[in-house]
Amino acid sequence: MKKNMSIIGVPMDLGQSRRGVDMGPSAIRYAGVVETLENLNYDIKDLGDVPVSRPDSKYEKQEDNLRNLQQVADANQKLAEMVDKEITGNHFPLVLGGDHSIAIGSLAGIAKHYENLGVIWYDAHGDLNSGDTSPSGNIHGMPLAVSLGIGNEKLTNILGYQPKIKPENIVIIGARSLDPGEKDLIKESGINVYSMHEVDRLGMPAVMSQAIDYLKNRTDGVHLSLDLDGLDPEEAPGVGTPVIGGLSYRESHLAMEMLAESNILTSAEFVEVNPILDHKNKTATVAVGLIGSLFGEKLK
Ligand code: Z70
Ligand code: MN
Ligand code: MN
Ligand code: MN
Repeated sequence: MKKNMSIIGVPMDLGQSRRGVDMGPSAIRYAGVVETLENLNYDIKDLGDVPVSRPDSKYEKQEDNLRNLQQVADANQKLAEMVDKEITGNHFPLVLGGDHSIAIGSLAGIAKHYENLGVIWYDAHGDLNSGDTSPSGNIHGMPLAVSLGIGNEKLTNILGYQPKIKPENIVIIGARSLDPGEKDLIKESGINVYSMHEVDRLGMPAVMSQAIDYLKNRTDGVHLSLDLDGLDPEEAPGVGTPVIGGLSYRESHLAMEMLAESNILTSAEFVEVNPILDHKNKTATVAVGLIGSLFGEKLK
């Protein structure tokens, strides 16, 4: 039986200050995402890209220390509507970024379909800032906080409800660069974090089986939000904010295979591929390799 999946690209680069990440969806398509999934027997509907407007002037901060607030909010509103519609039509949504600010729209469209959505945030960063705590004003450092209902209403209230998710239903994996305000929020909110320290101590198999068991028991759907900068920049160099000491391709591959086996995933997004900073489309190719494993590619 064919499984229905909808691919939505979001050529967003307004959530941060480095150009080029808007070409991420093209690079991932060029690396063969549709063919890979069709070979795994998925019925793919590629919906193309969500329109993203240009900044009025050069990457300007608007209210509340938020760069390009209105443009980011508008694109996320459209993305949220599309994701909502695909889920209603029983299609698995696979969103391709674009910078990580697009998780705001993905989660807005997804979370209204679940009582208790779980989120796996695979990232070097926590993305738990608000305008008050952000050192940069970059909205790609804020989507997880926004989804908890923290931040500017134009972002937190997309599709007219908030919060989208509960802190105890979040599992962050691969964190190694957290700002002071993010650490405070993690401490007070009960978000689960497997930083690189825990990954190194426990090993990826134990981290993933704990995360999967935990989410399986308490959630009715799980979204994977995978920022390619969660991987080590040696293996995924085409990202705007590389942080050394990251997850390997092999660890990430195993994590995807374990998620596939668990059958808990109900939506996914792959973000922050920046082809301008990449070498021969390596990072998009890594993303497609991970997507293949996530959707059931097996060696035997
Ligand atoms: C920093 C900030 C970030 C992604 C960098 C960086 C956030 N914590 N997120 N790259 N994907 O500016 O908020
Ligand atoms: Mn269909
Ligand atoms: Mn991120
Ligand atoms: Mn990141």
